Amino acid sequence: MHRAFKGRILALGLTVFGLGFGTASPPESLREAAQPSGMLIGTAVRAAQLAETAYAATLAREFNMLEPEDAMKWEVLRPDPQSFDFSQADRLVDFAARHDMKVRGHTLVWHQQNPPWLTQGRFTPDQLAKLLETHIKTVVGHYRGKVFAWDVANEAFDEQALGKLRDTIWYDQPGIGLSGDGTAYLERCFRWAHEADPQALFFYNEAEAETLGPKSDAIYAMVQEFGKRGVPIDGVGFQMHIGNLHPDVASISANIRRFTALGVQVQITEMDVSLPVDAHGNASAEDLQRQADIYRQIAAACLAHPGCTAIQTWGFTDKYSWIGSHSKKARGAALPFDRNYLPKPAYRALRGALAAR
Ligand code: 9MR
Repeated sequence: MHRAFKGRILALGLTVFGLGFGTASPPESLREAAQPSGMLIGTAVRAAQLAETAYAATLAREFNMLEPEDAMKWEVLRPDPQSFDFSQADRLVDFAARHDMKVRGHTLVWHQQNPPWLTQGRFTPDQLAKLLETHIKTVVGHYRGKVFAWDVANEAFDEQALGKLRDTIWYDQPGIGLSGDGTAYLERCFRWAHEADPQALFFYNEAEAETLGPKSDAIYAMVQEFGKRGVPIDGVGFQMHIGNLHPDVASISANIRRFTALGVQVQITEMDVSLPVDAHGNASAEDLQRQADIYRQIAAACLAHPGCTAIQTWGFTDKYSWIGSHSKKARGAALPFDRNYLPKPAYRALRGALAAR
């Protein structure tokens, strides 16, 4: 059996066995609700906020997995070409260990949040290849046994030219020496990561590829081809930043089905559902209800497939979310807890969906 699915299948067996006994009280947290199904319920986390009592308490109480929102990106880890600064990320990994949470690592290869010494350094492809290999092996090695799954590469497919690879410093500007060879540069990265920690799971993570379409088709072709040749890829992350309040859940479900049928895991990695907000950051009651429905439907779509192994939100409180800065405060209120850490309808919907399995 693919090791990926063991946790959820074992948990499903225990649930069926346990159903005959007594009446359990309703779950008091997301992580408690997720226990019977073995689902990982995670969130992106900011190191600076751990000092805030309500932030840390909510995080530990509700989630069984966390992912550094920014702390494992090149910009933070690499002050200069020679050094690594793991201080922020280590704090998050320590927090996870103390609260019995798994850690997802994000991300080793991306075109954003790279330090200026790298992007403006005029390196040759050979030099870039060496820098990237050292980075991947050092970071994955540092967290060996502590980070169970990595987003090796993030958003490598183009947003406009759908189905094509994006032009980036790692691919063809100037690239690591495999420019024009399609996904060969990504394959190289997966192999380096796997060498550094053969036990970890390695994911390809993407935005706007949740539904069937040219972008997810291109990822599907890559995963299929990697699988045939034994490239160590274990799963695909669908980010799930939702802005359209009528997402095509049937298409999302069909997409999860076809990827898991290839034998890889699917994880929902960055879910949020942004709403139009007023000058005070408040959304309408109707939209909050609609948002709750969307959280419920997406969670149910994941839970319906044994190979869909994690549901993760991109932050958990509306107090800290990338959406406001991204939308000039026109949208927000995207997460399951409000700015005062009070649960929203979306929270209850998510917990209910998890408990229903
Ligand atoms: O949430 C992250 C925010 O703090 C950063 O400023 C931003 C920089 O682009 O990246 C955000 O996270 C992104 C993630 O790493 C990859 N997928 C899209 C996320 C939202 O932009």
